[in-house]
Amino acid sequence: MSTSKAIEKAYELARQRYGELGVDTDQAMDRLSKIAISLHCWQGDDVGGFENPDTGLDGGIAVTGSYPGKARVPDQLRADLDKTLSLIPGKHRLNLHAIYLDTNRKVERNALEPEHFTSWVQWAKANGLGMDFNGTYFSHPKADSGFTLSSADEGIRKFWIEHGICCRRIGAYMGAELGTPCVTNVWVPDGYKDIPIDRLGPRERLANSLDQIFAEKLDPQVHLDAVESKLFGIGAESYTTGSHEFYLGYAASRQTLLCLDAGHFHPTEVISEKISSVLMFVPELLLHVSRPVRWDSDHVVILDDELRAIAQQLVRNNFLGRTHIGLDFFDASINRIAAWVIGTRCMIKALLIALLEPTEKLRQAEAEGDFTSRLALLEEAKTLPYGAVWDYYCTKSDVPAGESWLAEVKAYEKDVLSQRA
Ligand code: RNT
Ligand code: ZN
Repeated sequence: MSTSKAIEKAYELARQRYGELGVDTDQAMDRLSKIAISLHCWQGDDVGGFENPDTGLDGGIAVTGSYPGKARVPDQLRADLDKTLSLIPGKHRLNLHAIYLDTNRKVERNALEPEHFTSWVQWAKANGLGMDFNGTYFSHPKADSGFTLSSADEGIRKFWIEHGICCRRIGAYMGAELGTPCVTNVWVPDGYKDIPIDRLGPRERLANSLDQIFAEKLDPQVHLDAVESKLFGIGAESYTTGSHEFYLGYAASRQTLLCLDAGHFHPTEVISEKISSVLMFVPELLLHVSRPVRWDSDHVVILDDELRAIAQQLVRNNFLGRTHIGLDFFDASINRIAAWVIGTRCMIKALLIALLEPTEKLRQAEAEGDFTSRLALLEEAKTLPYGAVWDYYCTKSDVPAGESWLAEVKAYEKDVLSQRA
């Protein structure tokens, strides 16, 4: 039997099995095909960007590894993304950072304009992708003090406020050009290595700076604002201005999106448990799906329990329409394209598994107080044949099923990546 015949046959059996539980696999695939994942450009070059090839990464985040072949210019990064997207089922989005501008002259961060991103927008248009955007408040001399929007220095604050304002206009331009709202995310690394006396002042300044950045009204059809909290960074272990409580309060009071990054909480805290609470009080969510290993290490996302739990929350509560799913990991110790493909495919797989859950049966057991059945059904559901549906979905979407994508990445490594200086 040919592989494609076997995939079809396995799918038919899976369809029947799910049907017995009241789950429609065709409908699940149809819903899945409408969910866009925002691919973070920064996995492709270790959060380097194209502003200045000599600037090192700072801001309390770190990439380890020196796998050869990273993208050094926009065209290389786009080629790598083309390859990546050809191995992932569905239509997705690109999440760009401000340091990925495409221009041959030096532009200060507080003077960025839409024109510095036109090549990205043209590329996104040609590929039918939406775009999201991020200010880059790190890897810059004006962030060397460890403080940006919450700095006590008015000049530093002003510079970064101007950067924030530029970035929103760029985001709005992307949204208008591509016909889908661009989420522009704000994450600042501000914090202290050691115990501060004043924990309040920086937070008051951060709120004030954000209010100035967001002062200009932008059409939500083209642009949305998100703010991202954090627990600690390298070199900022004792205090982070933009903590979870800070941003939860900020987003709820200003009705911006809240960004939950899976790596930005205490080690036993999980964002899957926060989603249903925060969506009661903020209009929409941005997720930075990541995988912290012992710290905010940004390992490649895998199909682990937390990823599945995140997807379950979005599907069970019907939150997909209010959640923007972005990825945030960076691993330079393995092929960077493979890292993107593995992480994104896992995110989509987790969503598929959640869409295939016999949720109605589970809800009913719970409503009847039959917790025995709830646990039994949940555990049995873990071995339902979702793999067969996944393979079929990939084939139907004209992308490789199973591990067959890996050979394409290896060939690309040989033909393209290994030729790069
Ligand atoms: C840092 C935040 C932030 C960055 C990107 C590069 O801890 O997670 O989202 O990873 O902006
Ligand atoms: Zn993040």
